Amino acid sequence: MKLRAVELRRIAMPLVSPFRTSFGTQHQRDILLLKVITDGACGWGECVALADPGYSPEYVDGQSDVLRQFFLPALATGQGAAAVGEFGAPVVARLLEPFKGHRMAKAALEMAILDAELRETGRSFARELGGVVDRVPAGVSVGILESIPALLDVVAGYLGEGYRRIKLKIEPGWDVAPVRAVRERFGDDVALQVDANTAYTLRDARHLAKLDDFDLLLIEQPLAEDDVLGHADLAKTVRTPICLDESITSAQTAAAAIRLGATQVINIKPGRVGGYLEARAIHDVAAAHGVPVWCGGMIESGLGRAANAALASLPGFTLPGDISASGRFYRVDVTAPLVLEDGHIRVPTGAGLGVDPIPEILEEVTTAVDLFEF
Ligand code: OSB
Ligand code: MG
Repeated sequence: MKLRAVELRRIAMPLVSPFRTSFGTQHQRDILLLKVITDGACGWGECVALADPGYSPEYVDGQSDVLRQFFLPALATGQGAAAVGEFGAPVVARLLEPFKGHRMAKAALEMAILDAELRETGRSFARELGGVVDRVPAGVSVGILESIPALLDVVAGYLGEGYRRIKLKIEPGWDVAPVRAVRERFGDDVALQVDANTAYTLRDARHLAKLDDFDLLLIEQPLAEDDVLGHADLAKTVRTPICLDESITSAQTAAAAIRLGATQVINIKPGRVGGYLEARAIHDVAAAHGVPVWCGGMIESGLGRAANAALASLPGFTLPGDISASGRFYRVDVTAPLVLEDGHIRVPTGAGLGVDPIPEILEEVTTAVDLFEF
């Protein structure tokens, strides 16, 4: 395959309601989409960086910049040097390896090239990655709300829609009480977990251990992203399984965290780890150690959501992911909406992502377009 051009397209999509986490509140999603144009096909990539560096150091303007200044020129050079037939998605990570970090930009580019490659040969993401099921259970991430009654209403709505797992965002001052309230109102059968997005320190260990009373599936990233050892220590005080999100940036860091006893479960987000191929490698490492994984979300459009559903169809994804219906965040999605079917999301079977942006909707939400030609 030969790259001809990459279109960098910024879209802005309002959220159906503000999404508050311990690191900030999102009101709309400002997404960078990449459209790779090759000699034989087109492919789509979605960069999951948020507008601000609150979840990770990456932010969408920064990712757009690093792609233009460094990654796209490096691919142009790399493609020129590659033997015929050698260029493709697996080569992308190697060509971009000299550049530190910026995994969300790397992931978006690899996703677009993989999509183009798969569309050209008629293979789906799920088949390529090694998926084994045709639908995945849908979990929903519930933001921090203004009151417990408001939270209970929102959770009741999601359970009514059929969601198979509830994740509550927590922070100091919004943790034990909301968890207790949800358990008391909806009972012990609800699959429930929490996500702190690094809001605590090891000094909170005994406080966090109070969550042990509520039979949670896991507590996600309670401590700072670089405090892997702290999570290992915390795991000695807290009985609830610890699940790392922000701390896991590669298969190598995943293996180290597992060995240290810092993570009993892993949240895999392709954007955070530099792409779907590295995400699969983490799945494999975790499976080899008997560590369950699930697919995280970054408030993706239908494009990223479709790819995540494909990843979540791999056999090691034994817990429901943050793979919700499009309507969880968006009134209008750029693709045909992903919908809940009996609490599940269908894994696309068409070539590549198996979904396409709807041109008129894409135009409506577009705020800027730029073309990089090879
Ligand atoms: O920590 O999992 C997270 C959204 C944005 C940034 C970080 C996180 C999240 C979510 C998942 O909680 C939201 C989703 O369902 O896409
Ligand atoms: Mg998280």
